Amino acid sequence: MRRHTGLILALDETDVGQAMAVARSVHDLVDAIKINWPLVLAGGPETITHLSEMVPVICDFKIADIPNTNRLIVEQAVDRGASGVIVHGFPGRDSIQAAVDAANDAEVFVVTEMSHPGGEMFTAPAAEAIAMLAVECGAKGIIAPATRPERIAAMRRLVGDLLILSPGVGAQGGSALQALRAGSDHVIVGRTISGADDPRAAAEAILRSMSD
Ligand code: OMP
Repeated sequence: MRRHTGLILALDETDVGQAMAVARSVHDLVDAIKINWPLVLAGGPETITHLSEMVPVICDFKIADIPNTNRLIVEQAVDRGASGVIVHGFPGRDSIQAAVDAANDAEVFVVTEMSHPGGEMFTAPAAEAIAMLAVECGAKGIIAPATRPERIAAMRRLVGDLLILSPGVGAQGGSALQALRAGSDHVIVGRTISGADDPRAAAEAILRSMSD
C-alpha cells in the first residue's frame, strides 16, 4: 500500500452491489479498502479478487489462531488478491511470525489496542508488548486507536517507522486530524463514508479535515 491520501475505507457492507458501488465511487480517494467478514461472508472470497482489481485490499480477518491456522488463512487471503491482512497480536510471537512468513510480499498489520470501549479491558494493558512483537516479527505495521490519540503517540514511540493505521474516526468519535498529529500514517474510516448518502462527498470531507 502506498500512501497517497492517508485514508483507508472500511467497507463493512453486506449488500455486495452497494459495497461495489461505494468502492467504485471512492477508490481514487483512498490508499486501500479494508474488508471484513460481513462482506466476505455475503459476497464470497471472490469479493477480495474483484475489489483488488480496483484498489489494494486489506483483509481484516483479525486472525487470532495457532501458527498453522494463521498461515493457512493468510495464504488464502493473499492468493485471492489481498495486499494486506490484519492479525491479532494476543495469540503471541509464533502466531504473528507465522502470519508474517506466510504473507510474503503482502503486508501484515497487528492489532495492538482496540478502539472501542471494551478495548481498554484486555487489549490496552498488552498493547506495548504487542507493538514490540510486531516490530520483532517483521510486521509492516500496527493498528492503534483514533479514539485515544495519546495511545497512538505512545505506540509511535515504540514502533519507529512501522506504519500505524488508526480506526475509530467519525462513528466511534475519533478525529482523523488528531490521529495523524499523534503519529498515524493512515486513518481507517467505515460508516461515516459507506453510510453516507454521498460516500464520495463524505470521503472528500474527511480528506479536507485531514489537511487542516
Ligand atoms: P467505523 O467505526 O464504521 O469507521 O469502522 C471502523 C473499522 O475499523 C471497522 O471495520 C472495524 O472492524 C475496524 N477496527 C476498529 O474499529 N477498531 C479496532 O480496534 C480495529 C479495527 C481494525 O482492525 O480495522
